[in-house]
Amino acid sequence: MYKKIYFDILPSTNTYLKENYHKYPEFTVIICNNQTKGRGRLNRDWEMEVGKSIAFSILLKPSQEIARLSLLTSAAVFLALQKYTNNLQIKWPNDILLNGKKVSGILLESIYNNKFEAVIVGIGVNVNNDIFSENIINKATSLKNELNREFSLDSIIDDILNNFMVLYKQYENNVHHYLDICRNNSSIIGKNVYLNGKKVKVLGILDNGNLYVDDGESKEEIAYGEVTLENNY
Ligand code: BTX
Repeated sequence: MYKKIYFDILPSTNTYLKENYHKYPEFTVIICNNQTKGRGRLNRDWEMEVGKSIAFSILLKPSQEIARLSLLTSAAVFLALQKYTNNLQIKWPNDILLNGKKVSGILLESIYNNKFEAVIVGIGVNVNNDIFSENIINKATSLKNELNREFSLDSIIDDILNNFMVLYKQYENNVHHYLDICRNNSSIIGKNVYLNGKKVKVLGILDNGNLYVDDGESKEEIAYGEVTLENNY
């Protein structure tokens, strides 16, 4: 079972765990009310509105790196938010979209100290946010923005953690239900997208979690990449 630890303010829950992972057991969850230097992938910023967004990180200490963890985490967030709306999609590998806009982002970071030691699963969800910076106003949204009511941050955190634990235990037993969730609710399968700048048609998500795409000349498997839909996200 996980153990939640709350902080009022931190630069970033992921950064905090990166620096302090050795002090905590596996399945410690660091949650904060105000994150001043929230990070996305590739050193991008992650915005939050104090008291209105969710920002937390889960510490995992498996014996080795876990493949497809971003898909598993996306599926856990998807299932938790699905309680409130049917308009969600998963954009491979780790964005959750609501009405086509990003409502949640996931940042996975592995820690090595000569050898693999831990992995940090950082999750941000826009819940009751009203304000987005100019940079993201056209591509970000919150549950409140779309559904016109407020939500309890704590219940959503618990729902995400419970779903995550269920999917993680299934994974340990070689059950990969999260893959079906990502496939069945994908925002990009069957679509033409830009993948790392190149136009491709997405054919599917393979069992190894890679994207299978057709660039018009050949079909290939992509392990990592940045997908942009033709219109916006
Ligand atoms: P990402 O690189 O996929 O997304 C970052 C990009 O998303 C930014 O460059 C910006 O365009 C846009 N963006 C920034 N803030 C928001 C927002 N609140 N909603 C929607 N779009 C936004 C996504 O990275 C990974 C985010 C993980 C955040 C969690 S919060 C807890 C943990 N701690 C931490 O520092 N990061 C993770």
